[in-house]
Amino acid sequence: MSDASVLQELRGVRSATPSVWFMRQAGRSLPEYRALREGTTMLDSCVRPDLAAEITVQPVRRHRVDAGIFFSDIVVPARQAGLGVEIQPGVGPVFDHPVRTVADIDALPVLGDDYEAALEPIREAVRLTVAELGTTPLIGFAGAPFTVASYMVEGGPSRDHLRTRALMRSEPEAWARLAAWVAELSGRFLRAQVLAGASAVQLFDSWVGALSTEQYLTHVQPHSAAALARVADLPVPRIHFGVGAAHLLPQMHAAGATAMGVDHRLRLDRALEMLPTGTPVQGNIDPAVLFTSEQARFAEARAVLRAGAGASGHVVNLGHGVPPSTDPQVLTDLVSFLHDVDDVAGAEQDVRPA
Ligand code: 1CP
Repeated sequence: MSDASVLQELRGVRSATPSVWFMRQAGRSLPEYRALREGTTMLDSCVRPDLAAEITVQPVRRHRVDAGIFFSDIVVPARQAGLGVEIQPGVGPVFDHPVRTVADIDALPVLGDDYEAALEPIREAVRLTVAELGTTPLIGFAGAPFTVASYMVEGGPSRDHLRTRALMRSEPEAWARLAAWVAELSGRFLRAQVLAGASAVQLFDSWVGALSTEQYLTHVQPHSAAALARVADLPVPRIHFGVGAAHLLPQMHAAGATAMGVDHRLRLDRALEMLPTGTPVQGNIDPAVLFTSEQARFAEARAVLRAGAGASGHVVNLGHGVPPSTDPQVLTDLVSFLHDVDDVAGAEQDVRPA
């Protein structure tokens, strides 16, 4: 079993030095990403193993983060299952045929051998990435049933996920079939990444904060649990993350996560009070500080370290993804600042001079 510091922290074993990676560390903030992607659509680049591997490694090389996050997207599994979907630049995932009626849900493809075969470029990309990363662990990921189903039902990005939440209420059985389909889709995508060499997984439920606790428990948690159960027999930490989901933190953990990602709206020490004792946490520097002074950034980083100091394990991350307009040097400097902190609990003063 690897002794990489990120994996130790995710298992609740503290390292002397903070570990850090960033959600959306690969991608548009990096000029080398923009150069490599030129002439290839986002989703085509995800199924080109050489491209996906290189894009995954780029931010590790540049920023010296402690983990890679596999370059892909939460809608890649749907595309590999045969659905028409693309990532429109400046918009996000857009489905050719939104899935809105019982008939649409009944017509979803069966996830059989064809789907397993279509995951081969993903497995190959993971193998190439892991070989390239060496001792740095690779985190695999997938989208959780609510967030992926929301893109399918709405047809694209949505502010309030109204159609999805209405479907849940008006056609609960049809919704349950859709969510179960996505759980299998995403769960098998996670499993493929782990079997090909990923050392941890993160299940993103970015938009789940739109739901009440009651709606979550009835209509979503069982399906997120089914997705996570697909890797529960494998020896890898399972991180679960939602945005604006402070009210769902214990319920999301109970879906079968072993560590919780926390967004920047909830302080880590408060999150710890809501979670079972000993739960490792990940987060949660406000991405807004990437656009402030270095002094403000490092003060926020120290505050996050202090708030996480009481956890059994803490992996530093942003509270949500790296914004595309981020100056990459700001991220590199933040990583070296964190790696130079030599007393996490006393993070206020104990920073070595540059
Ligand atoms: O043209 C481009 O470069 C497209 C931008 C882009 C990138 C780089 C998209 C479109 N997806 C990705 C990669 C991606 N997506 C990664 C791997 C890279 C990394 O983290 O370093 C990951 C983990 C995701 C996951 C993802 N996709 C989520 C969950 C995480 C989150 O940020 O909340 C979500 C919600 C998506 C949907 C999506 N894909 C792309 C966009 C712009 C969006 C969001 C659209 C919206 O606002 O609804």
